[in-house]
Order: sequence, then structure tokens, then C-alpha cells
Amino acid sequence: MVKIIGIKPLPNIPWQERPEGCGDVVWRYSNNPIVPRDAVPCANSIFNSAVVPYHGKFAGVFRIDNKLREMRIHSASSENGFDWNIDPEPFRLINPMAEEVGPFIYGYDPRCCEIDGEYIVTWCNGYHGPTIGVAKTSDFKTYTQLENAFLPFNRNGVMFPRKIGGNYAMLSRPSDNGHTPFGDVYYSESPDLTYWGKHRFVMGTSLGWQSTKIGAGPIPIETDEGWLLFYHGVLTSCNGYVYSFGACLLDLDKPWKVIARTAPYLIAPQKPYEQIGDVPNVAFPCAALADSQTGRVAIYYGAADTVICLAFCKVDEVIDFIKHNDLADALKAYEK
Ligand code: BMA
Repeated sequence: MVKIIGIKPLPNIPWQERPEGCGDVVWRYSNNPIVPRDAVPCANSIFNSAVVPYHGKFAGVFRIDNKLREMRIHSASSENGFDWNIDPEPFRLINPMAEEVGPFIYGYDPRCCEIDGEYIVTWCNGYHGPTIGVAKTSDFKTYTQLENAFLPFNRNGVMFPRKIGGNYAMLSRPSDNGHTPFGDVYYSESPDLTYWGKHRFVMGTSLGWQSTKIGAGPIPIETDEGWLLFYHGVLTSCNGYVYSFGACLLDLDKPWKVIARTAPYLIAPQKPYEQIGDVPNVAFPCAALADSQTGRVAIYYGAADTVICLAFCKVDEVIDFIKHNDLADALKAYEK
């Protein structure tokens, strides 16, 4: 079996077996969505959200677009990973640099990474346009903001769960100030979570579902085969953007090196809750839990910019799928 490295067993990982007759490597939870759009009174929609194991239970940082259509982040907690209590108030963000950088404007698409016993939340932070906001928390009640990782415009800042070459490491997706019709994934390092450099290109757009732009999804999962990274890809259809997701394996020591990457998608928006909502045709993963003992993986994804959903896979099967459906092979066949 593929070995999941660096994380404790998670026997209470939310899980449902693959339905009978389903041949897909990633399958959806039968009771999706797990969080409806109106789970708290202020919410217009609740989606693209992050979760982590926390003191034997689960903690979350959820994206809520409120009824003023402001984009906010709220803390959440859960006993079982399926049923969530969401704080009706936005997260308490303490910003020691507020005098210099101004107040919080908006925040969306959070990710949450446990590293060296601390929880680091990254999100798309409004600062003269979108860039990567960073904060630390230990209790999921108060969050202390750090410097923005990058200059505007940037989105999809996703930390690695351990230092690489002695530095913190993050993937991100430089973008523009609008709905960005392009986007590749880059890697950066920082000695102190303040100064970011050593920027490396990781991967760009390619065929089909990932032809317009791509962006890192959940915190990568370390395995003895490489970093397992789920990522979203966007296709431009006659009817607008279509957000699907696939996965890749990145080199453990030099994560800007792609070992293999799925040519086909793993999940594309095909269920009504992914096709109908505030933004139709979106499946956008922001978190994944993994159990190192069983190889079970639970993926949290936003659907149609409206609700939160769950999907499942097994680490062996998904890595096998990535290797046997590698984009590099598809591109070779394409050239013939
Ligand atoms: C992206 C982000 C995501 C969103 C997606 C589809 O640019 O804003 O939050 O899910 O568009 O609208």
C-alpha cells in the first residue's frame, strides 16, 4: 500500500464506501451537500471551505458570502466531519499591521494547514485586488494575521504541511483583478512566513477540462510516491467557465517537479447541486482529510458556489489512477 507520511491516523475520518456499480476512482457522498447554503441566518451561500482534524474532532474555516454579498470567513466545528456548527459571526482576525495595510476588505476560498503544531489559514485576501492572506490560529476563535504572502494579484494560496529544505512552502496562482482567463500553479518558499521567494513554475494549463486555468486545491498529502495534490481546472464553454478537479503527484523534495498528472478529470460538475446554484458548473476542492492507516481520503469541495460537498477515494487507487492516466502520455498520443 502507498504510505501516507507525516500525519497521525484518523480513524474517525468521514467515510462512505464506493457505491456498488460505481467505477470511478473518486466518488461522491450520497447525501451531498453536507452544508446547505442557509446553514446560518446571514448566509447567501456557504462553499469552498477548509477543514482539519482538531482535538479528536474537526475544525473548519468556511467561506460564507453573506446577504450583502460580502465574502467572509467563519469558524466551524464538527464531531464527525459531516455535521457542522458554524459560527454565525465572521472569524475574529487580529491584524497587527492594520494601520499600514488598512482594514479587512474581503476574504474567500480559505485553506487550513497544520504545521509544527500551528494552524495556518491562507485565503484570497482583498488588498488592492486579490492576493494571498495568511493568519495563524491555535483555537479557531482568534486568528492573528501575518503579512500577505504575495503582491496582488494572486489566488489559491496552498501551504505544504511541513517545511521543505528548511523553509515554509506554498503553492499559488498569480492572476488578475477579474475573473482571470488564465492561470498556472507556482511554488514559493519562506523562512519566516513573512518573506516569500524561490519562486518556481510548477504546472500550467493543458487539455480539455484544465485548458483555461488551474489552481491548487487542498493542502498536499505526503506519500512515499510524492505529494498528492488535488487541483481544480477550468474549461471555457459556450456557457462560461466549468470547474472540475483532478490530481497530480509532486516530487517530495522539489515539489515544483511534477511526477504525473491526471489527463482526465476526477470529478466534473455533473450532479444537480454542482450544476445549479449561484455559479453553475463548479466543483472546487479546498480540503482533504486522510487516514494513514486505511488510506482513506475525504475531499471537501464547494459546489456551484453555493454549498459544501464531500467526495471520497483511496490513496492507492487515486495514485495508481494518476500514474496510469498521466497527462504526459495523453499529450504524446495527441501529437501522433
Ligand atoms: C474563482 C473563485 C472561486 C469560485 C470560482 C467559480 O475565480 O472565485 O471562489 O468558486 O471562481 O465562480
